[in-house]
Amino acid sequence: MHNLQEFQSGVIYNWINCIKKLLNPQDIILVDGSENQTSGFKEEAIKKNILIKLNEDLLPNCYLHRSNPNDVARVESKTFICSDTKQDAGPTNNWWNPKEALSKLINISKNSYKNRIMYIIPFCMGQIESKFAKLGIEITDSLYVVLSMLTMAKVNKKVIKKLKELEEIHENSDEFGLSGTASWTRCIHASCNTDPDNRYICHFPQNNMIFSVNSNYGGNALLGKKCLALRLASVMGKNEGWLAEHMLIMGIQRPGTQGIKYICASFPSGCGKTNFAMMALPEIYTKNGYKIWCVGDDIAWLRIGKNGGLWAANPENGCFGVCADTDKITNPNALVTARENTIFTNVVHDKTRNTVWWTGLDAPPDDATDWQGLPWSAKNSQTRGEHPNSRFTAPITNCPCLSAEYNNPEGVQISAIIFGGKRSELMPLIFQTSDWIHGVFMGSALRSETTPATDGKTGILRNDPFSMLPFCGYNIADYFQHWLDMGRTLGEKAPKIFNINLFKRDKNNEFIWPGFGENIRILDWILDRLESKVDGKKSVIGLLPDINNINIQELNISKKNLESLLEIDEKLWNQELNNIQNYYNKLGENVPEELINQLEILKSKIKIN
Ligand code: OXD
Ligand code: MN
Repeated sequence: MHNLQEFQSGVIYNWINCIKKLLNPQDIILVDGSENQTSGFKEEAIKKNILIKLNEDLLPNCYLHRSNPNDVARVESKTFICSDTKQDAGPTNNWWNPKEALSKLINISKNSYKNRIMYIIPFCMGQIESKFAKLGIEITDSLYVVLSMLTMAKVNKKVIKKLKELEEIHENSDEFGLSGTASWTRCIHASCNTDPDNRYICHFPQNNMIFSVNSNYGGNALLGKKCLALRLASVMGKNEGWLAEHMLIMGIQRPGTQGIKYICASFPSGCGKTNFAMMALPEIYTKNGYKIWCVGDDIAWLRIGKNGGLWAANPENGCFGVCADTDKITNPNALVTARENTIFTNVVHDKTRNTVWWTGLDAPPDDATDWQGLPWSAKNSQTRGEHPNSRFTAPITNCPCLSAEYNNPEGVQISAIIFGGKRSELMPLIFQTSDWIHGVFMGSALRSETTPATDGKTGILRNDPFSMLPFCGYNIADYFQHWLDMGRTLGEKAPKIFNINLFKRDKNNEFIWPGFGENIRILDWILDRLESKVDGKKSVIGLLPDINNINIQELNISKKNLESLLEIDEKLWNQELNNIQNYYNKLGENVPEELINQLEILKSKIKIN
């Protein structure tokens, strides 16, 4: 085996050999994260037309990739939790008997690496020196996956060393292969021929293993991200007493306050976590000394720290952000983040300048190709040139407002948690829940419109509890219980929980709240509440801001519109109660009693008023 001297014997060697026999590659390469090897991979990817090298002066070390047009998003219908029992996976996950799933995956992937290279990627999610870090090894035949993993996870010699240490505790190496379990995650990815009918993303929590076939899309193929850091990690968190969440982490610094306050916010895929996490503030805030610090834009691992508070760490090393509509207004910091060492996927190629373009950017090109490589011109084409789920994969260290704490192995202490979804009506701009249990209830009841991050129709309102519907690796009702248990342990130290909705529309179907950088006005109220600077106004669903406590200075919004953003329509809430009730019924008997009580309390309040 090529450059595999690091793993010459032992469990990892046996495992690699077992997968090698199954996939039958032409050669094997261990990915070590070295600069030399990485540039070699890039050259190889250019030669094979996997990447197009972009203008070095405009976008240093940046590349364009086009996916198979049928492979552009996560496929929830083909994502499986292969736990021992269906009950473990719960009512919201697709469950597949592990033995049957494995035999299908073996059938599909058998010999699929013929004439291809098998890349072995040892990787770490989280800071390697943290006891919280999770290690994995991804086997893939895709150079695009290799290069993306090199950005999104930590891949280096230290990881290899740590894996070798871990391997020593596994004695039973003979049994090891596709069975048994390990203290690192075994990840197998086979591109096959990206056939959507045979596409499966399977998780085996009991084996600490992931097996993904027929997709190269980030969310389906970069197995450290959604598959390990959320689905499997959520199961580990349940067993080990912590939480793996679909949340951004950010710090807010404001004048007259000591230190930076950190918050986590959970919005479903495609609802603006990256924009929120690196929010660029309006001038009236920057000139007064406000600053935003980004710690993470998609995933948070939350644990109870030594001081009894809740601490959050970002397990990722990069951002896998949406390009379409990312611009100077929505997220100027993302544009800077994606200016070097970045892979762009499924955007417009401006052939004259050899650069990339998407809707929202300046200088729309005339001589261009669209995301599929077909001729496209801004002037003459009727449709958008980029795919709505086009992406940039960039190192998080490129982010101009990156927090100095982003790589702190302990993470940052969290003062508030925000839940939010995309709702055109009902949900107010912001409210505070009365306590942890009420906050968990609101998280469990979250509904949001679907977006292009997943296959299927967009704009469909669906239940997406804690924005974890596609990512919770076990029974979601047990997950609610785990949140309640965490709250009990945290006690007085528990962060306060808020809900926001940035997407309410007026009768002309226009968004009412300007959003983006102006969202600091909401954060300001949250911080005021944390510091007891303002009171909240009681309502049936929680504490609302007094209209005078949301700063609308230099903002183009009338008091009347602000009022409409904060109003509680009890008729709509009545319907919402029915939805929550039906949803809980669907989730079955594991829904915790405490949440059912919360629903009853809300029902009684809405009836009384
Ligand atoms: C993502 C997603 O890519 O949630 O982050 O789909
Ligand atoms: Mn996400």
